[in-house]
Amino acid sequence: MTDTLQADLLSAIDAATSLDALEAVRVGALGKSGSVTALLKTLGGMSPDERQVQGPLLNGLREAVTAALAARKAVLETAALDAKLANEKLDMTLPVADAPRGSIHPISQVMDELAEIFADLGFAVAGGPEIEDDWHNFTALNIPPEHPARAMHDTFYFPDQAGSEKRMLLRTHTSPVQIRTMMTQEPPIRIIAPGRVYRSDSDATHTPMFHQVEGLVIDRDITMGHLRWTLETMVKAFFEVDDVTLQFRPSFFPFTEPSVEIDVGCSWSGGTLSIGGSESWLEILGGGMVHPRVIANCGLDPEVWQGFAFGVGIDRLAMLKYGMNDLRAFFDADLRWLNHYGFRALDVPTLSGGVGA
Ligand code: 2U9
Repeated sequence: MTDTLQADLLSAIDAATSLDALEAVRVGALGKSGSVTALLKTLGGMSPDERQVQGPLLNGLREAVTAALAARKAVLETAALDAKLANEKLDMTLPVADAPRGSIHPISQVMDELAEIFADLGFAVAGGPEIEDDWHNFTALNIPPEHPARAMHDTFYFPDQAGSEKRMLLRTHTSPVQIRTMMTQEPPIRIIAPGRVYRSDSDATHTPMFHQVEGLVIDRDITMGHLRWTLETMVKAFFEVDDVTLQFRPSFFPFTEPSVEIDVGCSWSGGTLSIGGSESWLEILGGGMVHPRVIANCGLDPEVWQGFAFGVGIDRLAMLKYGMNDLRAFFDADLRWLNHYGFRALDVPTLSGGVGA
């Protein structure tokens, strides 16, 4: 009786071709109302002698069925995994099926474009910390404590060490990068310093974090003429127009003397303003000759070394070139905006290929 049942169950287990079918056999044998379970239940009603004979037989049956189920399960699982792996095989030689995802943010794009333009003029890219000390951000730049220019910068200070030159802050401009470069490198120096800067200011045209590129040239016999040519060359390459006029207006910055605010000539066509011509003027840059005191603060002799410096807001340059009108959208991380204004990752700006790609 147990022999026939065992033979039947073992052949049913062998015949199961799926894990579901195997489970049905298990429930039919070992489940609550299974055939083996039912036999095991009869042990309780047997005489001790009978149980002595039937007990080992029925337990042997249960063990044989359990072992066969486990073995068959392992076989079926291996087969299922093999089928899955065969099915999910990827042909790496095929082109990608989906459209490319992700894009280069316009700010990164503009930084890359400017790095490319200035590399062609012999400028290296320099970087430095965004958390700065008071001396590198202000004092070295001829902005001593109590100087009114400090109020204009709306600085985010760290709470400790108030009043000391070691007081830490979020840099309000990238100028400390140029200070650090002058203190560690021998002139001639030709660098641009792109990066994030922070000021406690927020409205439609100001965000508490924004991006600048500043440039610095230190050499012998540098003049404002070099500054004008450099910026004209940069603006022509960046906006991809030849007919560009820059207007230098006298201004004041503590770190440059003389100082200028620089407008680019623009013209109106069909209701939109475009760079080039001289119908109206748009202020985009500031600059000047590096103040001799700044040069001396960095351990260089201002009688030997002169230079020019300039600064420009990247976010504003991006808006002008690519036609966005709300600065705040730059930092919303809205995928629809990024898909519209972003750049393809492989379209790296090159002078030969066009920096406007
Ligand atoms: C050193 C010496 C001089 C950097 C300069 C400007 C003028 C300037 C603004 C442009 C738009 C900031 O982002 S913005 O608001 N910048 O007008 N920046 S001169 O002068 C330096 C820098 C470093 C050692």
